[in-house]
Amino acid sequence: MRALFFIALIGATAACAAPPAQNLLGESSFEEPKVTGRTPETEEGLLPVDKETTPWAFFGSSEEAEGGRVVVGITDEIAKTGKQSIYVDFEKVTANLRYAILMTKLIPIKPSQAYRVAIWGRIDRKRPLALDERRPFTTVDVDFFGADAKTKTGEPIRGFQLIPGRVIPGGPHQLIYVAKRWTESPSQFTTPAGAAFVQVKWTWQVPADPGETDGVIFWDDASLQEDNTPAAPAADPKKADTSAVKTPELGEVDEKK
Ligand SMILES: [Ca+2]
Repeated sequence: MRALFFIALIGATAACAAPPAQNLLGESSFEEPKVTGRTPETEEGLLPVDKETTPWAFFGSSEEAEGGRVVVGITDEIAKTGKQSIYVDFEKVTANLRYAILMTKLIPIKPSQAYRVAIWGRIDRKRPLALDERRPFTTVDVDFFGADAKTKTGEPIRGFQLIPGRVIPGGPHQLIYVAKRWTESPSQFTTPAGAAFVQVKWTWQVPADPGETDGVIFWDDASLQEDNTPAAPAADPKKADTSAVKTPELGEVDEKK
């Protein structure tokens, strides 16, 4: 599996002269349906996941409640753009393997083309996910499909990031997601030669470590765009700086407190 890196844009301004490429995810700001307050996803489906106009194929979370639930939904209390975002609520989760997933349909792409996939996150000020608790993590998985929209092609890609950030022994700790602003987590990849479609899946999950995970994080403005800018230096694993988190298997964390 090729490693993929999140690049945190904290305190850095990406020089980008080219006009932004079209967002292939289209309606990805979670503005429909209109909700009032935090509105959990339901079995019937709150976020439209089948309409032709939406990019989404699945939005939901693990159903087990013993040991704490993970609840996802749409809210109008905060937004990066528009009036709504989605939220992931870890409700005093002590169990392992609780998760939430947001997955796209198959999105048509060009073969052998660089792309950038991203979503913006922001911690809930009232119930923050903190560095000193059992930190959850988010992954983004990108799968490639051939022209028949069925056959997987090339190697899938996974990016991994701890929420709210990394704990570096001796510090400084690196907060990726905070309550005072939205933070974008973009990832770059190049499609395989035979690829005609990609499917992107964001997962939020608790680790296997003992402890409790409690708090809420909001997400808004998912995007998938052609990336015609030169790859960032951090995309090279040999030259990765500390803002790039390597991609361990699910459940692993990058360092211990
Ligand atoms: Ca929005």
